Amino acid sequence: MGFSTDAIHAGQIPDPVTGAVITPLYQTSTYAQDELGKHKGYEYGRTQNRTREALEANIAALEKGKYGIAFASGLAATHALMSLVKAGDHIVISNNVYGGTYRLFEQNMTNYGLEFSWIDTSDAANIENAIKENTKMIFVETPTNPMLVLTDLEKVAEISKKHNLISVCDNTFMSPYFQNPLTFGIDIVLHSTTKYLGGHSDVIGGIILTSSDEIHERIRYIQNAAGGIPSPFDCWLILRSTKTLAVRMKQHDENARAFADFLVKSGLAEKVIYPGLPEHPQHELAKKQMRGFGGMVSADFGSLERAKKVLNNVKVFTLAESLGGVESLICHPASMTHATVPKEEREKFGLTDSLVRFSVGIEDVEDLIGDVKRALI
Ligand code: P1T
Repeated sequence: MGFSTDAIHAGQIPDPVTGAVITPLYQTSTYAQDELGKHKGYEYGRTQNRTREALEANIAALEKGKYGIAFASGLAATHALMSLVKAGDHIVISNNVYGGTYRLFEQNMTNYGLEFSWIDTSDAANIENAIKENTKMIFVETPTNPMLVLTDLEKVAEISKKHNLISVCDNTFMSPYFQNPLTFGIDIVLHSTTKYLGGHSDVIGGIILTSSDEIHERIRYIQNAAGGIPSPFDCWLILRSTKTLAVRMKQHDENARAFADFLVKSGLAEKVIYPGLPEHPQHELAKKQMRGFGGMVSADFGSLERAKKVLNNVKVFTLAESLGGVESLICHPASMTHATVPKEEREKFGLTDSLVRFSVGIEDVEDLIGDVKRALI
């Protein structure tokens, strides 16, 4: 089936009682059992929920995976991944990932005997060189938040298989509409469903996708054992949103291309970063492993004063954390999403105080362009 057909139908079974076309909201914490030791496959809401199962099957289909395991947030999903490693293990990870991922791993997981090597994964040789005796996992975000640096997924899968490691890709920025890491041989895909999958800035969620029976079993176990589950209503909202993922992503992509092009041609920014620009250093890789370039654009305005001028004066863009909603958002990564990354670390990969991140929404693009023009006059 095509992407949109799966998005609208996968995991959706009409309600057996009423025939309701839309998966009902099973807002229940527990289930009546027929007699002792005999139930309908549903015992307790943390363990099983029909709305959550529908969401998991739906996104698994979009990511070409066998299994989906949903969580209360992207970070809850990231945290659940740590049940695949143990004290003394080493993880190789992209140096520029979402600041919250950095904070969780570097400031918390290291307390449990885990070791992380933060490297530039855009060069596969760096990954090979970072692997040690105790390495268990390679974790990449591609494109990265907010520098939009790409990592070659085919190469990561190859290196990972050679060294018997678990490979993970945070695919939040591309959404399954533009990139399917499992098809390149990556073991696990992670999403903050708060972003494009949710799409309307009204829900927090996360999900892990895999085709490995063993990984599924371990993550499913921790979903129940630690209990970081999403509410049935949040699952229902995300399910409603995935139905329109394709049309939204097409518009995000079209708008972001035009917006990045305007920033380059106007000369308003010193540097414009967007994988769809031919001058992006990995434009060719972007064309190879992605089916579009997405809705995220970053730009360096040369000074904090100039960055502030854009951030404070826009009216159509909203100054806020997060991304991937239908409405355009603007953010200052250095003081907002990546504030926990030490200045000297973030500046090594270009995350300066003058960098501004745009989550280009699906409004009329002329209004977005006009907004930034006005802000800078
Ligand atoms: O916010 P949460 O649903 O817990 O997802 C965390 C997360 C994971 N991975 C990526 C690539 C992300 O961008 C995020 C969250 N990011 C933001 C809130 C942000 O504004 O960048």
